[in-house]
Amino acid sequence: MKITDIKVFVTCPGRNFVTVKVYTDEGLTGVGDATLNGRELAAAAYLEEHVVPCLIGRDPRMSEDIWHYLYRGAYWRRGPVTMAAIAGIDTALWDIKAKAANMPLYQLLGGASRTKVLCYTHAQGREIGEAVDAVGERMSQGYKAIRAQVGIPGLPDVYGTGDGTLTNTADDAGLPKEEVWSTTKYLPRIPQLFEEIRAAHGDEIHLLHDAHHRLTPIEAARLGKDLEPFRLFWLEDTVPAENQDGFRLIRQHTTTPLAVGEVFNTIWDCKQLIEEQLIDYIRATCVHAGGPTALRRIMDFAGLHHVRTGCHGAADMSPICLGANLHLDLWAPNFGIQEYSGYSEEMLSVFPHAWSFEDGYMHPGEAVGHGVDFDEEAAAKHPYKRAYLPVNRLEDGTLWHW
Ligand code: GCO
Ligand code: MG
Repeated sequence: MKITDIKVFVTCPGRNFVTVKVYTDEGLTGVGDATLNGRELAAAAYLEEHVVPCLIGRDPRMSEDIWHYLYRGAYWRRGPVTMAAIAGIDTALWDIKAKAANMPLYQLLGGASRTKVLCYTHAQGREIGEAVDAVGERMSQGYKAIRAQVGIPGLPDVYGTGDGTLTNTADDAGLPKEEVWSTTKYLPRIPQLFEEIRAAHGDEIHLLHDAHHRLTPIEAARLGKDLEPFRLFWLEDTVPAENQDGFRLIRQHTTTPLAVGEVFNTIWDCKQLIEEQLIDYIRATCVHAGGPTALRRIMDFAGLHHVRTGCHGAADMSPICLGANLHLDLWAPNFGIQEYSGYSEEMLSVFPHAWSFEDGYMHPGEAVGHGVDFDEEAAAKHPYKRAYLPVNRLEDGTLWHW
């Protein structure tokens, strides 16, 4: 079998998605997600200019060799643009491999370790009462695990607490929105939120929270400690994870489970946190961590160290990434949970898919390959629009972590 062509599509059915489609001389095709939110054209150009020309004529079944060719062979290793591009190709090649084997992808990985995949979704409100109601609403939709975020008095726009729309963000001039942050205002608010959620909805529902990298280690330690009575499933991204030593301090002070890694690109980003058992869940995901070839290694490595998986699955990764994740989730012996924040009908119209949601659990489906397709005609109706993630400043103007 030979790769005859590779096309890269950038489409915006509500937000931008980068899709790679690999064509073969035997008529089989595969698709992969290469979306990098706010930097989509960088990944697309990297693919078109530097990756695609090297792959025409190669055997698509040699996905391991192609992965290393693109990783080691570039000399410039790692980084979000490179790894999203590699992920797009790698996911498409696994799709082809599974189609050639006439199997759903999870069977090739080793088969199902469970019958269904626990997922968590988002609930938010500007006021605590609104967030409590939003959790109730999600419970009535069947969710067994819910990430709760709340607005902070005195701060106009806080991560994860807007109206929950899934569209691209930008200010009126089409540039990044600027938000304002105060950890002093945030820290006392979050335990209040979870106290009220537990009082209203009981002990059974799994609750999660995302601090979006805004704290220092000692602030994170205090938050973890203050949240202990509410038994969170996890507290996510407390501090930026470039300096992983910081997690030791957090770990020494709290039994609240910790999750991190949605921005990680390789197993090297995870190494210290996993080896030292400084986290409980690793958030690496197919599109940002180099595709199934690389993600399954991270998952296995985590399993050795009591770390479970919790793949990033916000709506800025395409339904193809979610589909590929779900196959890995169904297989991984140390699976923990899968994020699923949902997609609009418009987004789903571009990505026909075999995965399904029922009563708080997902399943990748039994279609051959990873089970997600790409409708070129539907995509063509939604041209790329420049968009950015917001930036964040402290009240005195200091640029902070968004
Ligand atoms: C999450 C994430 C997202 C990210 C987004 C950035 O936990 O789902 O934090 O909300 O902010 O994916 O592109
Ligand atoms: Mg997050």
